[in-house]
Amino acid sequence: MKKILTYGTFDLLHWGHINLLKRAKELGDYVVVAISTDEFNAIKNKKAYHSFDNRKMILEAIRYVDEVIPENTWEQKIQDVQKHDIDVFVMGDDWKGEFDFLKDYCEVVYLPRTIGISTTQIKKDLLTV
Ligand code: C2G
Repeated sequence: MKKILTYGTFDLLHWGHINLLKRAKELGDYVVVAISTDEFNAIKNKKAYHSFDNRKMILEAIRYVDEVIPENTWEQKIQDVQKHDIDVFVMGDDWKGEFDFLKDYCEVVYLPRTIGISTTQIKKDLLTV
């Protein structure tokens, strides 16, 4: 079984997130998503609208997602790859190069970001409604 791992906040879930998860699933058989906890989002300087528990529930309802784990730190990725026996680490290419250190442990794939949608844009657009 080819296992895929990806990370993110996945707040205000949109088609750009789904596009990423769909392509991640196409790379293997089993997708593990590490969702940033509310505490880690504070470290990332991000404020999610939905709580960790609700973002986790939403992600677990997606057909392309097989398992959801918490992302608590920047430093947990190597341990996650080893613990979950990951074959491919996947991220959107806005992160290109940032996680190349994982190449010693698994394949690293940066997928083109979906243009035209972002959680930040959704929040901005809603302010002008
Ligand atoms: N994404 C995408 N296209 C978009 C928006 C997001 O492909 N239009 C991808 C991002 O590149 C990322 C994933 O969807 O791979 C989740 O996006 P975010 O929730 O914004 O993730 P981020 O806050 O960048 O967290 O340790 C890594 C971090 O936790 C990543």
